[in-house]
Amino acid sequence: MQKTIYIINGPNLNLLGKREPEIYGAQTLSDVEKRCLETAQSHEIDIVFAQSNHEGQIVELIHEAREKAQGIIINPAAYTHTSIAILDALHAFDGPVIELHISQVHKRETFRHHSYVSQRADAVMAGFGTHGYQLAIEHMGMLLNK
Ligand code: CA2
Repeated sequence: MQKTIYIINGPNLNLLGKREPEIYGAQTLSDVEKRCLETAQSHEIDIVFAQSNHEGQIVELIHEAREKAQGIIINPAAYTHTSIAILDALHAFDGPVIELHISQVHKRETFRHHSYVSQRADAVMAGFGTHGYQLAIEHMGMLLNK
């Protein structure tokens, strides 16, 4: 059976490519989604690509993934540093979780150095730009086909 990955993006990532390109690059979220679809297809993986500005909606997406997906790639954006609700939801998910940040958060303000989500993540990526999404899909493909 073909595997499914949920790729979940947190608040303000809908602005990707429209502001702060020096930090987050020039690609829009829809460019990133297209690249993800291509990468996933070449690894025979189905993806659900989602973005929400609402913490509760992200929790709901993680619950949905419990039923429908074998792995989660999540860029929780600012909720990374604040959300125990997202951490708890991820604890209820059984498969591999990859936490992804476009920027190298450890080079930035100290409030970005702590992540609640890292306590559940099986791998953490930061600073690969939007290319990180493709790398994360490749790694997830490997984890799911072990
Ligand atoms: O580097 C990342 O991917 C972050 O998760 C992005 C979050 C930030 O709060 C995290 O510390 C690190 C911010 C996402 C906001 O995205 C924007 C994109 C373009 C313009 C404005 C915001």
